Amino acid sequence: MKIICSEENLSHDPKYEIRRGRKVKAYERAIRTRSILSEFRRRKFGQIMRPDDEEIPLLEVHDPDYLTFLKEIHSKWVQEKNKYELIPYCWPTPSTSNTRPKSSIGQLGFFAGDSDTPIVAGTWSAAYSAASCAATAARQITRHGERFAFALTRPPGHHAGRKTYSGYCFLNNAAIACSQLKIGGLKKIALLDIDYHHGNGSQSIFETRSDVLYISIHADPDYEYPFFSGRSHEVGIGRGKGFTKNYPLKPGSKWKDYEKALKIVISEIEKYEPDALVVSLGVDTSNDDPLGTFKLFPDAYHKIGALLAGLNLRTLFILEGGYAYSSLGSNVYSLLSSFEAQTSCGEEKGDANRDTWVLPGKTI
Ligand code: SP5
Ligand code: ZN
Repeated sequence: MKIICSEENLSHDPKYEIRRGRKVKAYERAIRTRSILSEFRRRKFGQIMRPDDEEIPLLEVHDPDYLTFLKEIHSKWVQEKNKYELIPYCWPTPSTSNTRPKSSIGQLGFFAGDSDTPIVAGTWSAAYSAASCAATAARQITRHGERFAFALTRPPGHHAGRKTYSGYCFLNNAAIACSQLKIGGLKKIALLDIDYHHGNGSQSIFETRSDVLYISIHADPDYEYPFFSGRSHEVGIGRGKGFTKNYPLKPGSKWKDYEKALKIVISEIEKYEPDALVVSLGVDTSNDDPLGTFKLFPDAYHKIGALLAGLNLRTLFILEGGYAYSSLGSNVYSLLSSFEAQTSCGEEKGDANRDTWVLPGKTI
């Protein structure tokens, strides 16, 4: 399996975040990448490649003013002689105006979805290179005949909206991958989100569209971040109605509950008949995760990989959350290696179409 990863991800390595009023060690740190890569090396798994330097379809997913904000906010903050962390404290609400303020502290509130997503000097270059990893992985499928790939994206992306950073996410890597697959000629994409948290950013980007099915299993937002989306009655808007599906599970859910939801979700994906599957792969569902409460043990990831392999779809895995640094690498490895061993996508009838897959930019 091709693994797309860049060194730039290490330049986003925040030290702290604010948790319920308290300064705590940041969870989403560069050590996550090392945990995964060292496990892959130990297992001799996959071929690691850097992202290419082709254009990324950023504007298909994000607002241009938001991109400028992300690029410039850290240096603006420093120029304004702010000495400490970039943490918003004041947000627009339904009863206020929604005008973008000129000061950086005002802009932080304007573009932030929460107060525990630190921005550091290297955030933009890391986020940009993660998006580039996702787009490169998508091109591996549409142009280079790969049947699956893993984008080791840090910082993660599924909480990032069109103009919102939140939940440790800045650019929505999975949404960018979907856009890149569409540019490569695919018509219908299923975006399956198995991170512990609901992918509110991804949902908001695709909820009015029927060409991307957003489908998620996550902790019930009555109890867990992101609190304001991910309920089962959220099913899409307008033309997108029926193409957003949410399966919230109670905190503390076990494999049996998870498996039940996953089997339903898999049959929904089959019914949709997509041209490819994008998986927002978070392993913060693990029993030892410090942020999650689900009770999935290591063998669950092997089983998830096997169940996803049964779909026999071209599949792009995009890394999202997972904060138990000691098991993170082995859980990601278990899922991907079991998927790779058991998928037969493209091996029989798929190979007959292989030539069309390697033609860049052609409609399939
Ligand atoms: C990509 C991703 O997984 N983002 C997660 C962002 C979660 N931010 C809020 C976390 C609040 C956790 N509260 C539970 C503390 C348990 N000690
Ligand atoms: Zn998560």
